Amino acid sequence: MTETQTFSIASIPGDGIGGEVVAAGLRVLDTVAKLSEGTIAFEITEYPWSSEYYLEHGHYVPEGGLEELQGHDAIYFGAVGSSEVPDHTSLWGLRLAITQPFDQWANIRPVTFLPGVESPLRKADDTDLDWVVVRENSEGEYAGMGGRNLSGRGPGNEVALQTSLHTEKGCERIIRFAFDLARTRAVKKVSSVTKSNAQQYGMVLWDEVFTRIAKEYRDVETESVLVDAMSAKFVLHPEDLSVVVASNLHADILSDLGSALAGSLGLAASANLNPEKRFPSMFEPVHGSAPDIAGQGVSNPIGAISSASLMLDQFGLTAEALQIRQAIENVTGAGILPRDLGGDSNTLEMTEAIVAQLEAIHAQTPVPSTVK
Ligand code: GGG
Repeated sequence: MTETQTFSIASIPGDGIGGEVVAAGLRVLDTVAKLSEGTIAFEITEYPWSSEYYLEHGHYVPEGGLEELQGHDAIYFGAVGSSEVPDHTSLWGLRLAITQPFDQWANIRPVTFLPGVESPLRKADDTDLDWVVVRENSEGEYAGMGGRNLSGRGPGNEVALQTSLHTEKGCERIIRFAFDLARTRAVKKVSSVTKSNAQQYGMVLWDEVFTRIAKEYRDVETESVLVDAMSAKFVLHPEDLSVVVASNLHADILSDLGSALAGSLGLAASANLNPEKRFPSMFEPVHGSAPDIAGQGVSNPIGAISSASLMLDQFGLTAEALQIRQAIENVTGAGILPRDLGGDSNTLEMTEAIVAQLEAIHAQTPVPSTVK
């Protein structure tokens, strides 16, 4: 009798297009389970935490919610953001309310150029481009430290303080993570993003830690680039990039730029990892809730489906994860594209095309049981 590996997933569709793209990813996971012929199963528990839920209940994550999430192997997240709730309330109420207490300190955001997808970069036509943004996900500009009205000076004289927190341990763990990742890639290079010319405390500490850790990885090429210069480099010399490690805010901005350069924000996948596995990791498309197209069924599910493949990597289902990524490439390569990429396929059509490719790939090369 074959043994079944069962993975328990907490699904949080959240706001806007989150629901439809998470449904697409779950459809693909369902196919992976079906093709495994009983060796893999996914147990999905959906949590309705969203801005609508917040407006009704006064909170996104209810009491005991994190304890519930803790019992799952992974969290599959859609998006957060609503015109009815201030952005800082929704972000801190849901996404950061999970990433921070679960110490998901490494946010991995691959920048992937897919066949059949037109990039605004002319260089992408004849150069292989592929890099990963590694985002420090627990501190930096997202430490949530500061306050308003500190001086009590009254209307028109308000003072607001937003403090970045950079700890030596926080810098060290993400920079080390970036070096370890670089060692697994064809191009062994880490580019550190800094702004130490202007930010003479936190970013100088970041630079010093980078220099110290780099000495332990002599086989990995390094560079340290100011964030402004790095944004130019993304456009002008992306072929020089392999692993880009940056603070929370810098990486958030640069990864959006990266996915736009790859063709669309709808393509970008991400993994919020707690590498020590003390807490479940969370997988989500980089894009937000896109209220302008929510409910129309036309969102691009590729970012969410790719994020599901990153979840399978985390589960050790590497071959299945690769097959999902291959299925996506086959679909875009065949010219089947969603609207944000200039095509006319809706969310459901894109998802079914990827599922069909997955089945075809599996029929040609079933995942060997030894891989599991
Ligand atoms: N799926 C990602 C998402 O919903 N992001 C919402 C957002 O506003 N993120 C900003 C951030 O994480 O810095």
